[in-house]
Amino acid sequence: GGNGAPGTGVVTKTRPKTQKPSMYKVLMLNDDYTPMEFVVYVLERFFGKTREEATQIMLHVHNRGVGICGVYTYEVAETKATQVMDMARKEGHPLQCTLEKE
Ligand code: TYC
Repeated sequence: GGNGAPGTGVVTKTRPKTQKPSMYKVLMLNDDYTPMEFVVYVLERFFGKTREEATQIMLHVHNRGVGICGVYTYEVAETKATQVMDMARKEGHPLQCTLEKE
């Protein structure tokens, strides 16, 4: 019946029991001081981008002021944003990330 095995005469209705988690964009903000090469490295290391993808995203942020590093569940997004800013700060760069709910 329902969406399952045909021919049993059992009427069922399929209904999701769980909700999809909210997804969050990790945004990267431009600044005048963080080296381009550092931003590319961060995008490769923390967001799994290829060098080519990372370079495109970095240039987009540089030219437009903000760009999307990736989209994740809240905990993952928050962790990545924090890790990036911690590492940038240790290296003396002001690089900032923020989250935006999709
Ligand atoms: N604007 C920086 C520079 O000219 C490069 C940069 C790109 C910094 C992206 C931050 O999120 C950023 N060195």
